[in-house]
Amino acid sequence: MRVFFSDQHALHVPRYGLSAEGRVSPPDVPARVDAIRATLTRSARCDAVRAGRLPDGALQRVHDRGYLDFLRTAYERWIAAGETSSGVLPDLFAGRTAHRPGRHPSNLAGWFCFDAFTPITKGTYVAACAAAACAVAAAEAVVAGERCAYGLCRPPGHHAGRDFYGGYCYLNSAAIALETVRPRLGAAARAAILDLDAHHGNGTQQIYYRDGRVLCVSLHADPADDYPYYWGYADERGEGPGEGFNVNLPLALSTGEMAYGDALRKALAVIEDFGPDLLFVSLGCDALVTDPIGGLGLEPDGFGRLGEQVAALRRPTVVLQEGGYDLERLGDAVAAFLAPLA
Ligand code: Q9C
Ligand code: ZN
Repeated sequence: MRVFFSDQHALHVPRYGLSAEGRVSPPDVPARVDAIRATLTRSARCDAVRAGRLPDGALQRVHDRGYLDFLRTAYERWIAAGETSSGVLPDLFAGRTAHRPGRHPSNLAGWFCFDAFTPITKGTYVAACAAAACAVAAAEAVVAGERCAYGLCRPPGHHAGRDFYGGYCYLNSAAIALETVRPRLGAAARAAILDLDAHHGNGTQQIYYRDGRVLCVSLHADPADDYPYYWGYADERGEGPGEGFNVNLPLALSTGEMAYGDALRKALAVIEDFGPDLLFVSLGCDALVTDPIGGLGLEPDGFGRLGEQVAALRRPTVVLQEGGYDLERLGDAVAAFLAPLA
């Protein structure tokens, strides 16, 4: 199986994360990609390929222009305004009654961002574009006839919506990849996005909420207990032409492999019914029991059994990396998941 990567992810270096105790070391570090690549290169079934440039217009098919302008220029405007080099972070959030985005990059961040720990650093925009390019390359490979391809995307993407960001995500790589290849799938084609990150994929959900040609199914920790808190409940089912094509399967924090596997069977039955021509898997590995910020009771070899279930669907499959922060076991989880699809 081809594994598409970029070196530019390393340009995105958040300086700190946040916990109730204050600043802590950030979970989304460049070493995540190194860990995954190191494990995958040891596997004979994986063939690492550097992703090419992002095609022109790819971002604009998914994200709003005003948001993209902000994301591209935020860091330089932040520095020009005399702020520190640790990156753009809001200190005030626009909230539901807000009227205008303001002008200072901090206020713009408070308009577009929904959390306090997703900084825009010097290289964030370039890195996020490179992550999207990995996703596009993987989708192109599958549309060209490969049974499965993997995009080693970092930063992740599933929390980024049309005009918002958060959860360490800036650009929705899965949506960008799907929209890039969609013209080649034919007018009646259908795609499904199965999100296995431990956190609800609120960005992906928003992008396709009114779209009946793209089925979004997400397994995640119950948002009543875990990030992103405001989205991911079972009654979010899509709207208008998209009604019934968004499926959320919230799970208890005490979920283990058995219950997770049952939920995945349910998800795959819904996907099978829908009959997608192309399947995307937003593969977060933060459901690992040892993940420092996630944890839904899975062990690395459990990801292998999830991969077997997905492989049994026998659909052209694009697997994209989302979260997963246990550097010790992240690579093993990814390798185990991909093996049955290779
Ligand atoms: N007090 C992804 O896995 N939780 N994003 C941080 C800070 C943030 C995870 C808690 C979880 C975001 C792609
Ligand atoms: Zn996550």
